[in-house]
Amino acid sequence: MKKDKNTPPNPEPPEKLTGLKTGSPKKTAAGIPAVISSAQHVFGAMGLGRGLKALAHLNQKSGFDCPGCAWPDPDDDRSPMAEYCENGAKAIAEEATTKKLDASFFKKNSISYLASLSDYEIGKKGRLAQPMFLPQGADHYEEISWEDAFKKIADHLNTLNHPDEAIFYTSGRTSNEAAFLYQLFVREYGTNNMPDCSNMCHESSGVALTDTLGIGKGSVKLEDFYETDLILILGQNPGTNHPRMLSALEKAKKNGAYIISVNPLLETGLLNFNNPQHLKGVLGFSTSLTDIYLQVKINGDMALLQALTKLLLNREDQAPGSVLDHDFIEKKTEGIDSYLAHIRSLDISNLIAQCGIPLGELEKVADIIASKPKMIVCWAMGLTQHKNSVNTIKELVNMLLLKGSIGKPGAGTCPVRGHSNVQGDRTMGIYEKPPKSLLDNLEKEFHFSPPRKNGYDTVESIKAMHQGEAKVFFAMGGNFLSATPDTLYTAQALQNCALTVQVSTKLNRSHLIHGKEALILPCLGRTDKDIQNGELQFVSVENSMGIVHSSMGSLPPVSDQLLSEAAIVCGLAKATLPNSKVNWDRYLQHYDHIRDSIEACIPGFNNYNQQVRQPAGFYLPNCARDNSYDTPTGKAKFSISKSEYVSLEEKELLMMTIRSHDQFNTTIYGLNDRYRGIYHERRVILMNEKDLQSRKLKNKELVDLYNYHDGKERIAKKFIVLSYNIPEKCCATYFPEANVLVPVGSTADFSNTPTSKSVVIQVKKHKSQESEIN
Ligand SMILES: Nc1nc2c(c(=O)[nH]1)N[C@H]1C(S)=C(S)[C@@H](COP(=O)(O)OP(=O)(O)OC[C@H]3O[C@@H](n4cnc5c(=O)[nH]c(N)nc54)[C@H](O)[C@@H]3O)O[C@H]1N2
Ligand SMILES: Nc1nc2c(c(=O)[nH]1)N[C@H]1C(S)=C(S)[C@@H](COP(=O)(O)OP(=O)(O)OC[C@H]3O[C@@H](n4cnc5c(=O)[nH]c(N)nc54)[C@H](O)[C@@H]3O)O[C@H]1N2
Ligand SMILES: [Mo]
Repeated sequence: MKKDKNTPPNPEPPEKLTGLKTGSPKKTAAGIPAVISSAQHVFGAMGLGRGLKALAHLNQKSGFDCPGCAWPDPDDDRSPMAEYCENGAKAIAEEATTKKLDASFFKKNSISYLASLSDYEIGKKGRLAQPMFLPQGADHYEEISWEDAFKKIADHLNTLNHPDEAIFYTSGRTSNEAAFLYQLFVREYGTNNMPDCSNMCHESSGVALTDTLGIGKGSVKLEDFYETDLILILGQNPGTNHPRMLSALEKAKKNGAYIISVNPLLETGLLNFNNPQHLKGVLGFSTSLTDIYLQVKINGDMALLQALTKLLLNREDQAPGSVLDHDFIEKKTEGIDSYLAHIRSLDISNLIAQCGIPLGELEKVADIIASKPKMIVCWAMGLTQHKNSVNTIKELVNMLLLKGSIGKPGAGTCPVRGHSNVQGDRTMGIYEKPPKSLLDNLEKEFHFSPPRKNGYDTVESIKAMHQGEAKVFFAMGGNFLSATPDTLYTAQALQNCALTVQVSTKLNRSHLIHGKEALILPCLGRTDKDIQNGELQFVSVENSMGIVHSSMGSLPPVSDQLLSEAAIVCGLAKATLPNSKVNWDRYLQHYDHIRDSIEACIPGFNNYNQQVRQPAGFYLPNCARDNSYDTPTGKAKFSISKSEYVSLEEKELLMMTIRSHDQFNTTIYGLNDRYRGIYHERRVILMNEKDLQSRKLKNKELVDLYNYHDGKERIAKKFIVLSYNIPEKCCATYFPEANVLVPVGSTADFSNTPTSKSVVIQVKKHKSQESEIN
């Protein structure tokens, strides 16, 4: 069936309201409601037997790694039933559903129809069950064999003018084994165009930490939480996005740690925690987590940190040696004098205005920081997705260095990573700016010349496709259309391509907004049994704290037509590179062979096959953890940053796009955001009551949102205003509904991460006759 040329599918989630209900925000996270919620998801999607089996293997030493977040598993006391959390259970239910989408589904359902559904409805359709091909101009995917699918991609790749006209994206669930093979194939094919989700996520952390400490990863281990004096948590919502972190915070608290949270919203998970895995938690006894909560303005963190440092210096001046670790500073760092001079030159009243925290509060916090020798700083997207993110993270490092609070037990950096193997993918070489050493090693091991020029990152890829400079887009997982900024611009970019290919577990909008031709390649997920050559295989992943461990699926796959990601790369490589220097068949005989090649090319993987078989895995080397800094001078670096704040006009607000409690990135599990008291609706905008009044808006009134970056108008229609406890001039919407407003041209300095937490918008009453809420 041909497409109706007049109504092409809309790349945005539909502007349909679903029936908002509100309650008061919760004071305590987890507890019995969390257990009930996870049970509903797991057993609803999978049935009792499959559900119980999945939960019993989740995050156990011989089981599979949770496909949710990258928080590490405890080395010792894992809960015998399941080391799980509510949102881990939802991630599994989503992946291990028994509903499947085969050729008959796509015959029945046109692309135009599927694109008219919400992301929630699309996700609930089921698991992709066989390879599908979309011919040019068609509105229905058709079945295709794996062999023909590989041939089709190979034909496209081999007729490009240059390999740099192809783009190979990666989302962060891909195992180490598949990621290594993928980058190997892409580099033998001839390009470094390997953007990944990290470009939109913790790239700012990687850049800031590499520059200052010589390693782009965090330095702490889980045990450090149990012996620290102070934990600072900025721009992170662990109750929703890393629920198992709450158990670590609970234990830290019991051992006497102090917790300071910095966030424009009072996130429930940072307030109180009912541990559902302990009897006390089940009975309703909760642990209060945060001691001081700083309700900072959006993007006010750099000013906050600089103000605190000024106050710390006052204390040091009064009692020299009481705050700064002079010995550490002298032996291990560089740049202290100019840094201190810079901080002293700043005007504290400006800093206070920018962060919005009164001096009295700041003085209290400075007293605490001054008196606690061992400190851990945790952060996530609230810090990384702004224009000045890299400098803000460097300011955090400055504070740790002043106190010598790194490279020793109970102290250090903790960027809390997102996708379950996003860190491992980078370690395996999924990076558009590969280090020379990696390319040298590939050349030595495989005897081909890898391309030496840097490739496109995510934003550069979008622009290249938009300008017609890239023509084939291949995605190893993820949902590129919906996760990236400026939805309509990105849609145009993908539609310009000759071919778009998605290796996926679940249907999403990136299958529906596509190139002239398109392919869906269905793959095994974490929970699925992966059998190669008659033998059950395991893969390996690296968590947020640099532990590499194994993960083995335990459920029968929903279809016998699914291939592992590793098998897909091998099939594609063989079809595309007939004279390849790599023995791709051998890798599929046993994944140990892949691990041998990883060991040969990537530092830190000595005796990989033995080490990965240790039940709890093994730690990768980490210079900052060992108090040595792999920078050009061998010293950790103090950095000087001007405090920059987005200046807003009277009618403008600064918007952060955040996750609800019922989603994993673009996968929408449900319509509730239970902890924030928002139910059955995602098209909401949280605003301060004063900002409602100054715009003459009533609570729950319908509005349209506008962004005008670079002189272009971007509109997101039909959002419901909610008067909410959020600082003035700040507002919040959910990702991905609001991505249409995030300008592709607004990115962080040095990391090029889209500024998804600093979107300048205007809010206007909804223009329509039918302004009623359903
Ligand atoms: N269940 C579930 N788990 C997930 C995910 C998921 O979607 N669902 N996503 C995974 C991924 S890929 C990632 S990267 C992580 C994301 O984990 P988070 O970073 O926790 O996710 P966000 O919802 O983006 O939350 C950002 C938090 O930062 C705050 N914030 C926003 N702007 C600012 C600011 O300027 N300053 C400060 N101090 N705070 C700010 C927001 O109020 C919010 O609490 O979670 C991972 N885990
Ligand atoms: N406005 C705004 N935009 C953002 C963010 C934000 O906070 N605000 N956050 C950014 C961040 S932190 C991130 S990490 C990105 C996320 O960007 P992506 O990683 O691209 O997006 P996801 O929604 O995680 O991808 C979900 C899809 O991955 C596929 N999938 C799931 N598991 C597997 C698997 O095991 N293998 C394969 N091959 N496919 C699988 C499924 O088909 C599913 O539909 O989004 C970014 N975009
Ligand atoms: Mo992320």
